Amino acid sequence: MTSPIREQLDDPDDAVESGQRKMEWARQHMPIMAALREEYEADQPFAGQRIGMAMHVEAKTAILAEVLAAGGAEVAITGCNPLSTHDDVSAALDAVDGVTSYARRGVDDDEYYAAIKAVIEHEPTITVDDGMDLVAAIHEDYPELIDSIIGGAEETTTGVHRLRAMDEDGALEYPMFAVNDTPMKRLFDNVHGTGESSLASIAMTTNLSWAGKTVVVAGYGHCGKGVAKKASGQNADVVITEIEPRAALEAHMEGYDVKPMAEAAKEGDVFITTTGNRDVIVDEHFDAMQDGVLLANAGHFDVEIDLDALSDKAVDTYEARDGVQAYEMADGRRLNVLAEGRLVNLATPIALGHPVEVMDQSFGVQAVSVQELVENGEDYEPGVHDVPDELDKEVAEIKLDAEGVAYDDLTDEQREYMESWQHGT
Ligand code: RBV
Repeated sequence: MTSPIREQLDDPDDAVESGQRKMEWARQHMPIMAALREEYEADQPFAGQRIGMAMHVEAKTAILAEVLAAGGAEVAITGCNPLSTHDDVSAALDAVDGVTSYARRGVDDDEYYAAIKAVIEHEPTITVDDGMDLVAAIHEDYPELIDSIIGGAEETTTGVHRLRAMDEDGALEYPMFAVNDTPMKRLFDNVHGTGESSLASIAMTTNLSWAGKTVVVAGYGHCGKGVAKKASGQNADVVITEIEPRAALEAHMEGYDVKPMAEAAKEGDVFITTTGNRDVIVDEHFDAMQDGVLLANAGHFDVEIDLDALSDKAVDTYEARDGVQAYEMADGRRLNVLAEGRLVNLATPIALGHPVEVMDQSFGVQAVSVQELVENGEDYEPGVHDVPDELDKEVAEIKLDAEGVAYDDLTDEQREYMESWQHGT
């Protein structure tokens, strides 16, 4: 049985202090969380609720957990990726009143799922997931808890995709909000967050420049768009690979080179996968790559780069730097994989995840989704649901207010005009 992180660490007090400093920095830059905390502390909307969470346990996520606890919830949390936890933050979070954290960095598969079980043993009434591992474990191993679960919220594209597949199979037995699909999440976190933090993590991990590099971005969804845009902004030549004709055309019209991976593999200096699918860079591509390439994944799971095939091909493999594993081919070429092919913006040793400001928005949507479940959960059938648009707008309003940005209102005449079909030429 997994014990809370403070019982797992040699020096928990030191860890708590260091984690608290990181949390304080995040807290200072999260105005949406601050506004919600004030409201929740006064109203205690989550009193009596047990919230189970599986997310990247670092400073921003800790602020979300802390805010839910401030609203009266009992929170149990673990990681959603074996490499993205910051142990000090996990410890500081575990020390917060009403929160138990089981997250630890560097866990193996068994330990990862044991920690998820430890969270489920708190018998959550609400679940908050990033990637859907918690929902899956509850449905598979603890179906008896489903009746007492009001619902849940899912953070990421891959998780929503899995949930929809589960829903189509008729297997999803409680309501889930697709937080990822809201404008306040997807247009900021997926685009700017993934773009900025992936490039920052790769640059910091390798100490290499973007300027003059050919950067191959696999997938031109929201994440791919962000990575491509920011790489281009750092003076790299960007090549896009796609499987969807409209997305390929969109990338082409943005001015990027669009090519099949078999062609792109010959030219790239850096490869960043953002597809959410498996086997995007495989055996034949490794054969075509130049010496010294960097291979990084920015999709949720570590399935996009076929590391088994790469291992099989390698005559030698060694740690070239912290967070960089070199695979040497028989002909002497070295292909460098970052963060074991896991989410590069969160899983390298120096990774910090998305910037604080975008996570404030994403987690604002998470918090109001949890509140909606508590207040109106019985209105939602089992299945995947959009977060009510009004709630997403409220989060945007809090942010604009905090930024001091004013904007216009519709006049009554404009509203009438927009709502009528009679006005023509
Ligand atoms: N993400 N979290 C962070 N806490 O630092 N950074 C990124 C963090 C989330 C992001 O919202 C994305 O949808 C998900 O991680 C992918 O697992």
